[in-house]
Amino acid sequence: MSGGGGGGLGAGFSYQKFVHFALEQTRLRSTLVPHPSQEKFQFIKPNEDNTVLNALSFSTSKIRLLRSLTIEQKNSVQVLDFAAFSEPEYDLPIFCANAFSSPARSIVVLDLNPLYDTTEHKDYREKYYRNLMPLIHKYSELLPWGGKITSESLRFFSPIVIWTIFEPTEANHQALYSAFVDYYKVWLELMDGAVRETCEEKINCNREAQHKYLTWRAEKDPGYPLLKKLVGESGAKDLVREFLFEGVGSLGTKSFLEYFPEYAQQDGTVNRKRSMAGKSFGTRPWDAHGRFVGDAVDGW
Ligand code: BLA
Repeated sequence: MSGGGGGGLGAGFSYQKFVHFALEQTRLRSTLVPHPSQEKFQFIKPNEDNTVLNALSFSTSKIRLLRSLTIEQKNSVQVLDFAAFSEPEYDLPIFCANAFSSPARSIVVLDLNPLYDTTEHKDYREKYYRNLMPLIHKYSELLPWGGKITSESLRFFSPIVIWTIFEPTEANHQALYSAFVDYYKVWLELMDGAVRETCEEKINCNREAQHKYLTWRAEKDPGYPLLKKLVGESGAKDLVREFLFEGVGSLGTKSFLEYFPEYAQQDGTVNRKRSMAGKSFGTRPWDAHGRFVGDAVDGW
């Protein structure tokens, strides 16, 4: 342990372990086929010598895109961005594991992001989250609520989200690994049980919901400045649109401002702010049944 700031980070800690676990578990249940995006991004080189990027992407019969990006800087920043998006024939939640660790702190979002807002779509909440609420009890002490969060981010989170900020100690990373393992296994179970939708209208809704999510994240990802520093502006744009949130250019035609008109500026451009509403929700805003109990904010 290297003293100061909690230490420990860089002393052998790596998010690779998370990725290996997830891929191994997925392989036990389905055949992973390399996704076309992998070819272009697999050997992506950062312009800083001390940094290693690892990008992998696959599909399976039910998963449209399973992709992982890790960034490792010796004794400094470690990043995990792991996500799984189902084919639009399934209304599966989006598996989302994002962690940004510096020697000072780790900022984490681990969730089965809902395809449909769980406050508006109670049937969706009941279908996927009702039985998963015990997961939150398991981790609420080890990985407590990370503090105020924007309502814009919150609407993409589920009642079982782990949103947390912690000192990057070994014990905390161990807790995070354990949560990642639990959440990914749960997601794989949901995937196994998912039944192919045949109603064209529902498939179109699933596709649009996924496109809306991709559009949001491709535009407002908090990791963008770091990516830009590592691979330059056009490299970062490509990485975001053709790898991390691949599908943003093909699953739908609506623009960011059509989905999120509150970001429109007078001249028709997108407001660069991440949040228009500001930060709120200092505590977990769902009850034990997954019902939203946060203070009402515009748009809710
Ligand atoms: C910070 N990343 C954050 C925060 C959140 C997320 C909620 C806290 C700041 C805030 O309140 O906005 C993550 N936000 C998400 C996720 C969703 C969302 C996953 O809305 C999904 C819907 N983070 C990454 C990656 C990098 C990264 C890949 O996931 C780097 C490449 C960096 N995240 C990063 C940094 C911060 C951050 C540097 C702190 C600085 C900042 O807030 O801008």
